[in-house]
Amino acid sequence: MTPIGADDLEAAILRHLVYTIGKDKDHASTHDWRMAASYAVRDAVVDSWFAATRQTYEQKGKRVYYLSMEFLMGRLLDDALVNLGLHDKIKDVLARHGIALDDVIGDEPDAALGNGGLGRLAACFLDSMATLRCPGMGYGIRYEHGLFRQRFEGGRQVETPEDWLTQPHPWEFERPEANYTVPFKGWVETVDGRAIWHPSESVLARAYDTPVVGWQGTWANTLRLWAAHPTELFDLERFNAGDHTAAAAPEALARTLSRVLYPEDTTDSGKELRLKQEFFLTSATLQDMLRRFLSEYDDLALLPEKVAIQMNDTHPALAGPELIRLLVDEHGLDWSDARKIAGQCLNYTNHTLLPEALERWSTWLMGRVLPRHMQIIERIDAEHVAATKCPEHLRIVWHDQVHMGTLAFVMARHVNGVSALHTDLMKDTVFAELNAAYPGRILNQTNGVTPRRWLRLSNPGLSAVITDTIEAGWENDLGRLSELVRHESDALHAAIRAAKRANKEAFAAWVQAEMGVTLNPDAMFDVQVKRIHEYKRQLMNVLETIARWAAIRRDPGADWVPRVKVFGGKAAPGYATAKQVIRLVNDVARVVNADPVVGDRLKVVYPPNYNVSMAQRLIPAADLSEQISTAGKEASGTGNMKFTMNGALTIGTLDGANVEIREHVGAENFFLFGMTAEEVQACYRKPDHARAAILQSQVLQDVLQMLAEGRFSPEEPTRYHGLVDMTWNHDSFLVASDFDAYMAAQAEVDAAYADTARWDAMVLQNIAGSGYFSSDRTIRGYMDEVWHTKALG
Ligand code: 26W
Repeated sequence: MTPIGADDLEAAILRHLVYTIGKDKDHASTHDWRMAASYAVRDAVVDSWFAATRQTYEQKGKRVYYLSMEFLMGRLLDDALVNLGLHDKIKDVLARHGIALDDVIGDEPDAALGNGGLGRLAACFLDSMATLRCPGMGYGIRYEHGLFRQRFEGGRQVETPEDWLTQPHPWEFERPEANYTVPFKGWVETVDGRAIWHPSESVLARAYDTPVVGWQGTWANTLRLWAAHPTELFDLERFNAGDHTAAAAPEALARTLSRVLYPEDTTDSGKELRLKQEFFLTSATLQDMLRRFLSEYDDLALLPEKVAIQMNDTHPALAGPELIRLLVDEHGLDWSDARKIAGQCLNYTNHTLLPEALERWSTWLMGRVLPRHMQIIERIDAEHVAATKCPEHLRIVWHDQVHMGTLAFVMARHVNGVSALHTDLMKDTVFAELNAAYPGRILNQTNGVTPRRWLRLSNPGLSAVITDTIEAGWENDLGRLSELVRHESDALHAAIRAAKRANKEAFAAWVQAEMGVTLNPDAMFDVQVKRIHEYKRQLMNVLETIARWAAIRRDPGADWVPRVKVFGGKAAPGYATAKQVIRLVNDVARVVNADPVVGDRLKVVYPPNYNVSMAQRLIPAADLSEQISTAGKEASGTGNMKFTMNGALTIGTLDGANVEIREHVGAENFFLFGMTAEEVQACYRKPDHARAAILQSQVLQDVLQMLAEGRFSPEEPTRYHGLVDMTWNHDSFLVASDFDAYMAAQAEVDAAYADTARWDAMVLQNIAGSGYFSSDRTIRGYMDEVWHTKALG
């Protein structure tokens, strides 16, 4: 990419301000400047984008199609500025016109087209594929409304629609020429042995492309998002007949398909609209893939050599039956060839073992919405059963349900887990029998995160210290962070500590402005940010917070390490228990923050609407990263990696990627506690494990007693009786059984924090050991072991 000088950049921004936005610079708003700046930076991206597309065609490279119902992209301008090395330049240019870059960047809404881990991982993968010059395209849905906006009323979560598209989106290009009809319902007849589907409904999928530029702008890939449009236009006849709603029905019906993201992230909704959304994405993408392939080649047998398809969890698992349908029904291949080709192109990533998250569609619903695919699924299943002689319960279609995990597994060439522990658990539990039936299909690809957004962009202070110490270039070669160790010195410790301090002061200023709560930057910033879910055990964290509060009140004069407990995260709207936990945290915050006895020794804050942009602001300011899930439940976690990269120490269980983080940073630099995944299974076998554990912990008993008495809800003393009862009698995620170990580990954290030299040394080892957790390392693994593709250019 040709480097852009400040003057050219300024000229480009002013040209767009006048000719694209139509505003005179003396009357332009921050929003106008943001739009003009975005168009100017976008221009710079387009060149490498076109070059990459051209090279991919010329070099006949093997393309990767990454299908995901979610892409949690966050803001795009600041990321492009960092990848193009234009951040400081544009800051000066805008300052010349009295405009603050932070205000311009803050004006952009997050592209919140995802729920959490799975969606953000997809976004990090796009950045790494572009940086590694891997010709990969992301395919998703252009939801009009992303993940809901969260606010608190009386401490309770209230959801309001997210509306990122109510203003023009400068980073997308509408592609009116890329339209595909996606059929639904109807019936199937067989004529001369060939199936002919007569759909009764259809929508048009229209493409919107967003360029994804890699580090230093050397390459750019495409994120293609589909929006639903009606196949038939506005029904004028009906309108003239006065039936206005009916006239608009086709439009409204179509748009529902890409209207909103389902906010569940662990519970299969089973809703028809969700199934239609999954097929909408899958069919439009595969039609587009085949159109592109046949524009270069004419022998479909070549497909597996030129195309690798990744199914991001089971949500696009209809890709198997749909690819076969297109190859057989539309392109005339015979079944066995089509089956073979599909089986060589498709790959499946599993992101969770939670039973309630594994998608199962009723055969009734699948047969009604996708009658042709139900036929194809049954044939795939019959061949699967014949080939493996498997028992009933291993069938794809079983108990009147289509098991999408089994379908994805049977159709895939490679099936991967997202951390070493998770992949082992896949082999030992949920997929044990399929693993035996299809040996060698399961492999591991431990997750990663992009160091461009999560370190270089979010933490310029620490990034400068790193570059000053080991020279530039670590941004796309993160393993080099290990070089920090040989530069270890008091000066380096002091520089890293100063960067952390500045980030904490910046975050404290933001909390002061947004929430009116004063935070002491000397305190330890103890952070748990992620979706609210019982297995992630935010409840255990708030119970420990109450115990700490009570202990401080009992002996305020003691030598307490001041703490700020930061919580962040959304609960799925229908998840009542998670919502109760949110309310409890807010109720506890209200009491603790108003308590003069405790004062600055303990504060609790829960900023509403945790999203990618807030994570970028908060993670660099953290001292302690809470990764406390019940062992065996968190497939990997990716927040844990972001905190480690930014010099926060982890208190955590041996779960997901925590295991590998501890291996890479050194066990002595990780605050481990709690049962292992095996011990968890053993604990579940103990009857009354919760009651037994609570009776052994006076602290926990006292805390639960305070809750039961309404200590944090005097206006409604019985408010938390449900949570208390559940903890005594069910405790499905073993909060009680791990509580004392957690408390003990928190005491170790206090001791370490009080010893700044020791803490600084541990911080350095965490940063130095975090190189492995770059998504560049992850994508190299996928390229070599899953997609069998090479970098181009
Ligand atoms: C059908 C509803 C639904 C929607 C999303 C079920 C399950 C999901 C996702 C798989 C949930 C998810 O985000 N899983 C997270 O994926 C991350 C990326 O691999 C992991 O790091 C997290 O451990 C895992 O919980």
